[in-house]
Amino acid sequence: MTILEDRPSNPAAGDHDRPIGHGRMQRKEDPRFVRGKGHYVDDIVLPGMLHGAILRAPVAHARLVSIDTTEALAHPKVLAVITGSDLQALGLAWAPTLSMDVQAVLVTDKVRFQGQEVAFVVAEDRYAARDALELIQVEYDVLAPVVDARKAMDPDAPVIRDDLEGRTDNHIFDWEAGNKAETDAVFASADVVVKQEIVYPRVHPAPMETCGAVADFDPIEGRLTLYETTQAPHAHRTLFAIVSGIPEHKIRVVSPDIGGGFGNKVGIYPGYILAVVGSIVTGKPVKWVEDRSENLMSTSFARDYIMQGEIAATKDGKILALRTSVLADHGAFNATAQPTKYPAGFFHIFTGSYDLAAAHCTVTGVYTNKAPGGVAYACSFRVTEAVYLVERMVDILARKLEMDPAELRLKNFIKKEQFPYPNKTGWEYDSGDYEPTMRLSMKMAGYDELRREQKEKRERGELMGIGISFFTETVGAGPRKDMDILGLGMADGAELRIHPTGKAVVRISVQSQGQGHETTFAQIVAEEIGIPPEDIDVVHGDTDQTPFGLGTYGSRSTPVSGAAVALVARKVREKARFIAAAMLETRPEDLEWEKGRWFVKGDPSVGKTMAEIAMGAHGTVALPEGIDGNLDAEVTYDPPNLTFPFGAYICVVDVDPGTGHVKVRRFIAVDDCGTRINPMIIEGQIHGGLTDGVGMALMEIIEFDAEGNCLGGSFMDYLIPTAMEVPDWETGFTVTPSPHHPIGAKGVGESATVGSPPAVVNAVVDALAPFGVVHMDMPCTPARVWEAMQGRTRPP
Ligand code: MCN
Ligand code: CUM
Repeated sequence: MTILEDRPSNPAAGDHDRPIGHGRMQRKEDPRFVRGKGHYVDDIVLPGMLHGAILRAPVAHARLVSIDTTEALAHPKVLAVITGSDLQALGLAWAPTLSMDVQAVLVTDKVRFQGQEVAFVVAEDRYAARDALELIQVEYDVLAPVVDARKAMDPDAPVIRDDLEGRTDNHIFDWEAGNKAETDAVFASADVVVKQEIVYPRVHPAPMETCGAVADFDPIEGRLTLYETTQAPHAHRTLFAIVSGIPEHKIRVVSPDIGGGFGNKVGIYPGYILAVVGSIVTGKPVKWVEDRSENLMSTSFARDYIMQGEIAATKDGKILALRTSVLADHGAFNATAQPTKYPAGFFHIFTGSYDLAAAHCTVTGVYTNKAPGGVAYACSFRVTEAVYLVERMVDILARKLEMDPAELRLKNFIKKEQFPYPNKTGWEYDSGDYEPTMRLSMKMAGYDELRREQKEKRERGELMGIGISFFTETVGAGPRKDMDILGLGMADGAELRIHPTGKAVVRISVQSQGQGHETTFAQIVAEEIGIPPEDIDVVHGDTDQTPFGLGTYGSRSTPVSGAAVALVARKVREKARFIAAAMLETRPEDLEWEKGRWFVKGDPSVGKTMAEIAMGAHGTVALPEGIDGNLDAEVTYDPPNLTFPFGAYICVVDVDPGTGHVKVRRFIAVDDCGTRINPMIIEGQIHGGLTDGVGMALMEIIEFDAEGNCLGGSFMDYLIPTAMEVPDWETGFTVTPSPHHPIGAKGVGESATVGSPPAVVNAVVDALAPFGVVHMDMPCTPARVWEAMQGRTRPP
C-alpha cells in the first residue's frame, strides 16, 4: 500500500489539519478497478439466468386501450410476457414511492409519461427479449399532456393522477418555512428590494453505469436474492418485504460495485420489481439492465424548480431578508426521496451563509406528464436549488447596489462567534468560520488583479466574467427524532470485529458508489485503534453481512456512518483496556492508551498491542465479569444534528462575443468539510462535483416538446462535460471541525455540485454585464448566451 504525503499544511487551517489515519492513502478499491476487475450488477451471471426487457410508452399521456402479447409469447426464446393486468392480479401493479405516493410498476389504466413501463418480457437472452418487445401490440388513446408546470394548476388542465381517489387537479403539496409576517414587514420597510425569477432546469445524474438488477427467487426455500444497483440496500430490503409479502429474513439485497449513483440509485424502480416478478414467474434468475435512453428518460431526474426570488437590503448593502415561492415539477408520480417531514427536501436552508433578519419560502409541488424523481444529482436534498437561488440573488443585489459581489458577501456572512447559528427557517448550523475561507479563495484567485484585468478587457470589448459562490451545505441526515424515510429513522449501524491475529473487519450500513468507503472507513478505524488501514476490511453493500442502516445519499456516510465507525472503534478500544488489564494482571484504570496499545501508566515498556489483546481475548486468560471472549463491538448512531460544510468558489470565464461560447478559464474552490479523513479522496469528490457544476451551468438539460416528448434521452442531446470543457481545478481548504461529530468530520460528497453552478452562472452574467444582462437561466449554451447579448430571453 502506497501512502502519499499530504500536501503542505494550509495556514488557514490552523492546527486541525490532521488527516486521519494515514492521510492521502491510495484507495484500497482501486487495484481491482484499474485492472478491470470491478464486479458490477451486469457482471453477475447465474446458472440458467434469463433476461428481461421493458416495453415503454411512446407517448406522454394516453389511455391504455388494449395490449396483445400473443405474438411476443410465440417467440421461441420468450418465457414470459408480463403486463399491468397480470401484476394487478398479484396486487403488484402499483408500488409505494419514497414520498408516500404510489407509482405504477406497469401501466394498467393510463400512460403518464413518455418512457413509462408498459410490459416486461423475459427471454433466454437479452437480444430475444428486446426483439420480442416489438411483437407486443398496444393500442393507446392519446390524451393532451401537461408539460409545463406553470399550467399544471390551470382549471382546464388534464388531471394526470385520476388513479388517486377524488383527485380533480394536479396539485401535490404546499409547504412553507420561515415567518411570513416578519419577512413581509422587513421587505416593506427595506431601502432596496430586488426580484428575479430563477429556473433550475431538469437535469439528470447520468451515472456511468445505468440501473439494473438480477433477481433470484428460490421457490423451495422461499428466499429472494436481489442484486441491485442501489445506494440503500437495507431500506430496499425492508420495502421489498413490505410490498411483496416475502418475509424480510428471507430477502437478501446485494449491492456490488456501483458505477456511480449520484442519487440516481436511491429509489426503487419498476425494473427491479419486474426482475423479481420475472424470477418468481419463471422459477429462474432474471437479469434486467436498462440502456442509456431508458436511464435518462425514466429514472430519477433532478431539480426542475421554478423559483421567484426576492431579496431586501439597506442601501449600504446589509442584507435583511429573503423570500421565495417555488413551483416544483415532480413529474407523474411523487417519488422524490427525502426525509418524510420535508416534501421540498432541505430547500428551506435557502438563507445560505448570511445573517438575515427574516426569511420565508413556500413550495408548491405539482404533477406533470414527465418522469418522476426530483431528489438526485448530488443535491443534498435540494440544497443545490437553495444555494443556487441565494447565490444568484446576492449577485443580482450586488449589481443593483453597484457593490463588489465579494465585498457584499463578506459584509453579510454569519460571524464565527454566532455559531452554533439558528437560521430563520429552523436549522441550527453546527459550526462555521466563513471569512477566512472566502479570503483564501480570493487570495488564490488573485481577485483584485482579476478585476483589473476584467476592466482593461472590457475597455477593449472583450467579455471576461468573474463569478463567486459561497455556499453552506446541510448534510448527514439526520437526527431520528426529525428525520425518517417511510417511517425508518435515519440512523446507521457499524460492527467491528478484531480477529485473533489482530486483523479487523468493519461492517457498515452505507454503500459506496465510487466514494472510496473501503479506504476511508478503514482509516477511521486505524486512527482510533492503531491497526493499519490495510489490515482492516470494510464490508458493505450486502444486507446479510452488514448491520441495518439507511444508506448513502445526502453525503451522510461520513457524518452518520463515519461517526458510528469511530464510536464502535472506541468501544473496542475500551474493551481492549479491560482485556489488556487482565493479561497484564493490573487494573484497567492503571492503563494508558497510545496509538495501537495499552500500557501501564508510568511504565511504557509494559503493555499490550491491539493484536496481542485480540489474541488474548480469544485465549485462556481469565476475563473480568461482563467482558466476552472477543474483541468485537457494534453500535447504532443517531446523529444529534446535521453537519454544515461550506466553501468559497470563484470562476473565471471568457465569452466569445461572436458565438456566445463560454470558456471556463479558471476555477478556484476552497472547501471546508471539517476534519479531513483522506485529502486525496476529498479532492476527487471536489473535482467530480465541479465538473458536474460546469456541466449543469453550461450544457445539461432535459427538455420536453409540447407533446411531452423527452428531448434529453440520449447523450447526443443530453450533453455532459468532458476534459475539454473543464479547466485545471485550483483547490484549497480550511478546517472547521463539526463540534458534535466524534472526529469532527462533515460530509463533502455533494459540496462541489451544490456550490459550483452559481459560480459559473454568476461569471457568465458578469461577463455579459456590458449588455445589461442581470440574469440568465441555465444552461448557458452558446445560443442562449448569444440571445441574452441581443437582449432576448427564451420564453418560459
Ligand atoms: N471524506 C473525507 N473526509 C471528510 C468527508 C468525506 O475523507 N471530512 C471522504 C469519505 O470518507 C468518503 C468520501 O469522502 O470516502 C465522500 O464522503 P461523504 O461526504 O460522507 O459522502 P458519501 O460517502 O455519503 O457519498 C454520497 C455523496 C452523494 S449523496 C452523491 S449524490 C455523490 C457523492 O457522494 N455520488 C457519488 N460523490 C460521488 N462520488 C462518486 N465517485 N460516485 C458517486 O455516485
Ligand atoms: Cu441528492 S443525490 Mo445524493 O444524495 O445520493
